[in-house]
Amino acid sequence: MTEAASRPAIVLVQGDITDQSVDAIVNAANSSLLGGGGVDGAIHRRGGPEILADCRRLRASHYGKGLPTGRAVATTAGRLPARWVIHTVGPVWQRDEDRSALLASCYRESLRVAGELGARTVAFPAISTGIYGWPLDDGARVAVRAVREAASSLPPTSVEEVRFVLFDDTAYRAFEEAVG
Ligand code: AR6
Repeated sequence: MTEAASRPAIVLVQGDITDQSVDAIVNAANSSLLGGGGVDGAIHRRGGPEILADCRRLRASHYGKGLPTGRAVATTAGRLPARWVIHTVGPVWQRDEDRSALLASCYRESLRVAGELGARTVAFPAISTGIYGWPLDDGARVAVRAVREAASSLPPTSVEEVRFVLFDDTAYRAFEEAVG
């Protein structure tokens, strides 16, 4: 499914994000940047040790205390079919606190970094909707709104396509609904 009228175009695909041939793949990381499960585990497994080596360099330099929630930083994509991995840290879902501004920030900051790199195609997972427990429908709404808002508020960007890569049918349908 493609929403071609906006720029960047929003494209939805069902699949594994590590299979995507794009300029930048966004990783749903944690602040340690040193790996984990879900998307993060798959990216490091398939991308190989170069990604972790870059992450360790970031921890030894700019991000001694880790990458804060809502921020984004790029590394090599190693053996993945992409040029860069952009690591971002989603918020853990909390019932009694609205953390959606932080979730939106992950998308906005990742797009800002992608623009700085000159990326034209960027693949996003549904950040925070796995291990971090965010309800899918709401996570999809925040994601789509954040990308649309970033497109109108950021300076003109190199990014032509934002591809949401949804792992299963339920996630795909949640994003389809959110795109409207
Ligand atoms: N491709 C596309 N989507 C996937 C894939 C994949 N290979 N694997 C899982 N998903 P998650 P989070 C979906 O848990 O919630 C890690 O340990 C999944 O079904 O990867 O942000 C990190 O180190 C869900 O819809 O990320 C952090 O500690 C979405 O991707 C923590 O998990 C995100 O699930 C981050 O948790």
